[in-house]
Amino acid sequence: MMTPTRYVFIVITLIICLHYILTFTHEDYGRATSLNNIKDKWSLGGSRPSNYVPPKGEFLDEDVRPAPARKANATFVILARNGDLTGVIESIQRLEDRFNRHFHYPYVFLNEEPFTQEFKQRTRNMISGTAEYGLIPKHEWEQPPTVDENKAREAREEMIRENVIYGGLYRNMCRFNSGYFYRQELMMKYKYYWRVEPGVKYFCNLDYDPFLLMQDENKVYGFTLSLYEYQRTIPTLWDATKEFIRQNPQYLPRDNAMSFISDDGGKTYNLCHFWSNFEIGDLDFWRGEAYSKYFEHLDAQGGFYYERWGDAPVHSIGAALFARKDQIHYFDDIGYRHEPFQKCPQGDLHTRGKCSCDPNDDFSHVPYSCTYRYERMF
Ligand SMILES: Nc1nc2c(ncn2[C@@H]2O[C@H](COP(=O)(O)OP(=O)(O)O)[C@@H](O)[C@H]2O)c(=O)[nH]1
Ligand SMILES: *[C@@H]1O[C@H](CO)[C@@H](O)[C@H](O)[C@H]1NC(C)=O
Ligand SMILES: [Mg+2]
Repeated sequence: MMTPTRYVFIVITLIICLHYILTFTHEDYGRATSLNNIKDKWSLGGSRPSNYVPPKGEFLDEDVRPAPARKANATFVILARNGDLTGVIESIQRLEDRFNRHFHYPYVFLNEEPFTQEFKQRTRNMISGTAEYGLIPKHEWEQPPTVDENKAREAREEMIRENVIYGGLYRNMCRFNSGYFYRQELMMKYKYYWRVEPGVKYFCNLDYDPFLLMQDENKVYGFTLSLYEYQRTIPTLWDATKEFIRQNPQYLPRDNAMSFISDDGGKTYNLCHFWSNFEIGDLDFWRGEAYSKYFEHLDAQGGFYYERWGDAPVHSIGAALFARKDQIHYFDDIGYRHEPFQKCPQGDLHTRGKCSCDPNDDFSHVPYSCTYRYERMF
């Protein structure tokens, strides 16, 4: 039988239970009841209903500015190995944050091996535009059979002995970037490109479209940093170039940028080159007759393998000779770092771009930079 005391006890227990149930199902920011509950309360999503509409004056990312009225026929291009994923992600994050989240340009990734699912998923997830992944044909990557491997190996071994940077590696990549990236299948539908490498930094907001600048001002090549090449990697590049010029003088416009690459009217190369890990350029310029013939001429010498011709001097000489100097653009407002050098915009440009770099750390005007030679041309 139920005694009155026991009856009162049961009723009190029920009341206490009911109180707890009501307390914990009710929205209560002061009390954490479980780990999930804490996570919910801390994340933006958890405290807002899923159909949250920001009130006027408060905006989410995409609302910051309207979609641009005009876009260029352009893409980012990233040559990378699967193992470069971490660095590639870092570069994309900075590029998206500082520029592309407002513009949504696509990306083309290129590799001589198939990209892994992980590489594709993690990069695609970072990107506000579309992404495509291309496999480079073997014959456009590997050392061509016309190159004498014994001679090439001796050259590599000698450079390694002399501690030349990248003495033993690197050659397929340099030849590919010199003569093949702009005619990969995925690149053919574009006119302009922006080259991106793993682990680079973009320090400033870019609130105009540099591709449209290229298009509207008829530019073909854009750079941020320039410096001197190691003579040891290109002993015969200038001789090969002079031979090409002699045979094809018609490809050189009168107001070209020869004075950027030569201090004696073309007799010798002063080793100046635009640092090609950053480039914004016109793909049709590389695809054009002058540069195509120039690349074929260089490739036939075998110097990409018998020496260590880099894509930076090859592109720079090509741009300096076959374009007018006013078609080469100095992006002095793009803050950029690729180890170990950086371009940090100065003065108003630094302020306007909300740049995060130290303006005192700027490679552009140190003695080892070639940028003053560019500025002196105008
Ligand atoms: N797919 C592929 N990409 C490469 C290879 N070697 C270099 N790269 C890429 O080529 C670019 C230049 O290489 P990197 O190691 O950054 O050379 P550095 O900037 O001159 O020191 C980067 O975008 C690399 O990811 C390679 O063997 N395969
Ligand atoms: C983009 O540029 C490429 C190369 O010039 C050209 O073939 C293609 O037709 C262009 N696409 C558009 C939409 O203009
Ligand atoms: Mg690099």
